[in-house]
Amino acid sequence: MRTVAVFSEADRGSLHVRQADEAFCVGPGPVARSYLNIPNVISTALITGCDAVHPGYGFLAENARFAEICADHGLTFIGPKPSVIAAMGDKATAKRVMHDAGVATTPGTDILASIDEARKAAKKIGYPVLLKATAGGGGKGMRTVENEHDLDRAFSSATAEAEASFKDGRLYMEKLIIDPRHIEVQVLADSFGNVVHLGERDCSVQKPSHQKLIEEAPAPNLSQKARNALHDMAVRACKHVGYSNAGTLEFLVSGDQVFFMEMNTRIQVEHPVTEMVYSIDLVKEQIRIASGETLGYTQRDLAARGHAIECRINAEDSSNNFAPQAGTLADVVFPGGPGIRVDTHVYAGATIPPYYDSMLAKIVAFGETRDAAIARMERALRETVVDGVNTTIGQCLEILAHPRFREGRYDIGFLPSLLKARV
Ligand code: MV4
Repeated sequence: MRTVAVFSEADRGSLHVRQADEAFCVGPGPVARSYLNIPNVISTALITGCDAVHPGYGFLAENARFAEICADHGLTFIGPKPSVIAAMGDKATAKRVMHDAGVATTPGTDILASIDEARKAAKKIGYPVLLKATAGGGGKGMRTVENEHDLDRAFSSATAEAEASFKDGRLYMEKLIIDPRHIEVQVLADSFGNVVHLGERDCSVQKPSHQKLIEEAPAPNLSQKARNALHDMAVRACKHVGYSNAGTLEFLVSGDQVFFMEMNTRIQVEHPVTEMVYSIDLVKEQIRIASGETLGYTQRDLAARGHAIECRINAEDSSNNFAPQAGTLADVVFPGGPGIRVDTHVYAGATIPPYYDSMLAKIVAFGETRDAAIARMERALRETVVDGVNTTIGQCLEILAHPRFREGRYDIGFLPSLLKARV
């Protein structure tokens, strides 16, 4: 299959430009003028004779309007139907739809019409509660509220933040789940109603900004009861919404209790850990599904084997709130060997522009056991050289060596508390 890449003026030197069969510039560095410029992206696809568009992880990947515009121009959007993207993009709607499908959701409300309604709801749910932006996800416009006294202020500031970020200030409320794990389920669905899950990933190692740093599959120390509930709910949810393509359902897990949080209608950054344990190329499956093929296998044909871990190598100063680092990479050496995979866009001499996400590479380690995967990852990280900017390599090594990580007994509070203890 021949590929056409798009790039911004700041990304001329990025590896994807060289790896694709053809590459075209879609505008200057700032994302609004290049990667988010729909007319430029669509006209590149049309001029080069593309028949399908893979939207990647970010940018336009969960933009229902973009998916519609692709279809209007005879281009196959590699993703689910625009109506499903839109429904899952609105977090209050997604929760309502999932609840209707019989998926466990966090106790809470639909959109709150007023602060009065919020006050009544919080009393009924019981403090502490969480205000969330329906247009949000990822924590923007989210506020924890410990008691009635703090509610008015939290409601105003969350509304203002959501309005400023998304031009949609609408909020809903949930009971705060204390010390949960973030566990997500990978799904694949074709256009004929066939749905399978590809197990779960534990993504609880997150920075205070809610960005993931280390992910692993399968989730360690997960009860069979919780695991079955997660997998069953994910498949049921996809059948209910008429999902097609690859997707992820995010859950909060507390003991044996699981609560649906959000659904991502794209392929995710951390999909390689699932690819490693299932020996399935998820992007290939996305393309097969989008071209109208059936899955061609059922749940019984699928089984996870071994364990996989991903470390994100970001150009960030982990001792300074993970501040992004721009600059030129003086030297770069990536690891290899059995069970090691490196996905990257950089090389020695590459320039890191200030416009985009600070991720430089993903290092993924596979092992027959979790201990073997950890050992391989430690060796791979020690082999890695990225000189010229600060990176998260040291932070990842510190986490891998920590008893709570070793024992697989960490939750979403683990990395934030590790950072606080270091001061
Ligand atoms: C929650 C929660 C606890 N209880 N919802 C964070 C971002 C957004 N995706 C939802 N988030 C959370 N929702 C309830 N009812 C805790 C978080 C949360 C979190 C979730 C996953 C991974 C890291 C997190 C860090 C802080 C808070």
